[in-house]
Amino acid sequence: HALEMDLKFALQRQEFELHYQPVVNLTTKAVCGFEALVRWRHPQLGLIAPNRFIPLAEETGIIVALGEWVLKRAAKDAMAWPDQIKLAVNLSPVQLRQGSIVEAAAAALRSSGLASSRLELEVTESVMLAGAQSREALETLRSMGIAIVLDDFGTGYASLSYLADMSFSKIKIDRGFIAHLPTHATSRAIVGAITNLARELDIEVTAEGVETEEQLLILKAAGCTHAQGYYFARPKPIDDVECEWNASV
Ligand code: G
Ligand code: G
Ligand code: MN
Ligand code: NA
Repeated sequence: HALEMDLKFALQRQEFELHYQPVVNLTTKAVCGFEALVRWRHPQLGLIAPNRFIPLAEETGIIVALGEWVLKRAAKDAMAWPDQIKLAVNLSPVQLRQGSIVEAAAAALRSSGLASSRLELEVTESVMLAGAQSREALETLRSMGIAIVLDDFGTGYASLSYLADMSFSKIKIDRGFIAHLPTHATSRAIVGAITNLARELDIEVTAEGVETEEQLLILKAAGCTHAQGYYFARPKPIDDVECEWNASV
């Protein structure tokens, strides 16, 4: 449990940093936003990926303070970008349940001066099965002008009918499906089905984890509107993203 102890002090020791990965509009070929992805620069262990500490942060409740820091830091960073560039921030279900997320988002917008219309909050399918508290929080965030994005779509247990009920602004197709394009016929069918459904519901679709041109061509043909992945760019520290919004792909 050494990592847990370290995690408790990591925030005050300023060991977290944000990396940003561009999201590309496939119609205009322009970068239209960045997703903030947190990393922990551990003094002994080096850079630690979120998969290794987010679950621990959730179990210990540290995710609430960490999430507030991420929102504040990212909103401040995004103020240096042109107005049309959106900022996407991942939310943990714990943050939504816990109740202070509305206050945290409002504080981040207020202290940075970022327009709420530039902020996208990514939630996973688990929120659709969550309690009234979480769903009310999402509703309030939406009423503030913040876009709610359904992340990692296709990996959870939620039924498709929830999609119509919850009024998401955008769906992100889980990279597991993209990874199996083009050879895996089922993945191809699933990507096509999600894209068609989103179009019917008038929701934007982002494909995650696009690594090859071949995948990109299939996604475009399926009607996917946005994409993200190593094919375009890896997540990078803030100082390296400044030049990216003009770079067409
Ligand atoms: O960054 P990676 O590239 O390794 O992200 C792995 C996982 O960690 C993803 O599922 C991502 O949504 C999650 N993640 C990254 N940054 C954050 C964050 O700031 N808050 C939360 N709750 N999850 C994050
Ligand atoms: O769950 P979420 O979508 O928030 O997580 C994004 C995660 O996906 C991060 O860990 C990020 O580093 C990773 N990622 C982004 N692009 C690619 C890609 O093209 N391939 C793979 N394998 N991972 C990617
Ligand atoms: Mn995400
Ligand atoms: Na995702």
